[in-house]
This record gives sequence, C-alpha cells and structure tokens, in this order.
Amino acid sequence: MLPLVLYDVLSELPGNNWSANPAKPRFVLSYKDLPFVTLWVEYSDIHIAMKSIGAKPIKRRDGSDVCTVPVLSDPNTGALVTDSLEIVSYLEKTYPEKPIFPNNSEAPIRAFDSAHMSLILPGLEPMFPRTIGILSPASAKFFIGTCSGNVPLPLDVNRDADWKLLEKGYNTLYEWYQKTDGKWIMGDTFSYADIIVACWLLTYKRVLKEDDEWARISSWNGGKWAQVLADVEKECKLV
Ligand SMILES: N[C@@H](CCC(=O)N[C@@H](CS)C(=O)NCC(=O)O)C(=O)O
Repeated sequence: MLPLVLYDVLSELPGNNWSANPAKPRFVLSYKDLPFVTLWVEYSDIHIAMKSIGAKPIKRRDGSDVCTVPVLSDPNTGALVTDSLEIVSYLEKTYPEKPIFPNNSEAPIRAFDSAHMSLILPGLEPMFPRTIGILSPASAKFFIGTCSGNVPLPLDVNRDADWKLLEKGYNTLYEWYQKTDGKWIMGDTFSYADIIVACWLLTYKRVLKEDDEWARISSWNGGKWAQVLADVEKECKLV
C-alpha cells in the first residue's frame, strides 16, 4: 500500500502540528494504522498551494471561494478529498477496519461535530493572538487579515468574558460525558466524537501558554480535558 498524503498547516512550533482540523484526519490515519506522510503548508499559501493540486474550494462567509487544509490525497485510489469530516468519512468507507463510526454512528457523530463546534466557538477568541505567535511573520499577517471580519480587534488573550464562554462550553460537554458509563462519549466505545474533542484540546495545549492558559483549561471539570486528550492520543497510538 502506498502512503497517503495529508496536507497540514506549518507552524514555528517544534514538530509543527497545532491545528485542530488537520489533526482530526491525522488521528484517524494513525488509529487505523494507515501509512501516511504529512506535507506542511505555510498558512498564507494554503489557498494557492491547494488550488494548484486541484483541491475543491469551500465558500468563505463573504461568498468567495477558498481552498483550505486539511486535504488528503490517496495515491491508492486517486482520491483527493477536502474538509476534515469528508476526509474521515472517506477513510472510513475506503478502509473500514478499526471503525471510527462504530455501530452505524456516522450521522449522529456528524451532528455531534456541529454541536461541539457551537459549544466552543463563542469562546475561541483567546486562541487568536497566541496563534499569531506560532506562525511565520507572513502567515501571522495573513491570519490577522482573515480574523478581522470575524472577531473584534485588537486581539486579546485575557478577556475574561471569552474565557467564561469557553468554560461554559466545556461545562456542557462535561455534562454530556457524565451521561455515559465509560470514558468515551459513547460509553465504552471509542469513536470519532472523542477524536473531535481531543483535537481541539491538542490545539489549546500546543498554541496557548502551557503552564498558564492550558493549565487553566486542564483544571476545569476535575482535570477531565487533559485526561481526554491523553486517553485519545494513547488510543490513536500518538504517544
Ligand atoms: N471545515 C474545514 C475547515 C478548514 C479550515 O478552516 N482550515 C484552515 C486551517 S485550520 C485553512 O485552511 N484556512 C485557510 C484560509 O483561511 O485561507 C475542515 O474541517 O477541514
């Protein structure tokens, strides 16, 4: 089998990886024991680089087309897939061993993906200034440009109201986890839902100040979030 190719976003962090959306297919590839290589793309070059390989664009809020990462190229089938959720859906159909949508759960996990995003999105603003800090100067400038329509400037990591919103989101997510008997969202059954949760936690851990802002998130809900990240990384053989 030829290695699959995953396009991810470059950073100045050791080991590069930081971005939640490309992390999701990376966790799935590793969980399914599929061989893959990662090609790192400068944030400011994503659109042009992905367009040049023929990746499908998505619509920005203003209606314009933009090519994003992650993109997956599978030389075994010739497939070129854009969007983290579509990539993992493709991987599940093409390589069904070690399912990440067990018991026919793709539809409810798609709904969970949206619900989880609505929980955390209102509180994500502290991430933006820290993200700028891990990108190259050209990508940082580009990133500020893409943020400016969506979040109030100047970017600030310490707005109490943002942290309260993020904590509120995680309190709700904690309640969902408390509804099951096992350690996963579906009880004893591991699934892509847990990977979604873990990949955002990974982004906080990598992008935020580890002994300060990540320590704050880790302290919520009795240390639940550092534990979920560690459990999912172990399940996906990434530690
Ligand atoms: N829904 C998409 C979102 C992808 C996305 O927003 N990717 C960002 C990097 S994490 C990107 O490529 N941005 C490029 C740009 O805004 O120009 C997914 O899950 O793959």
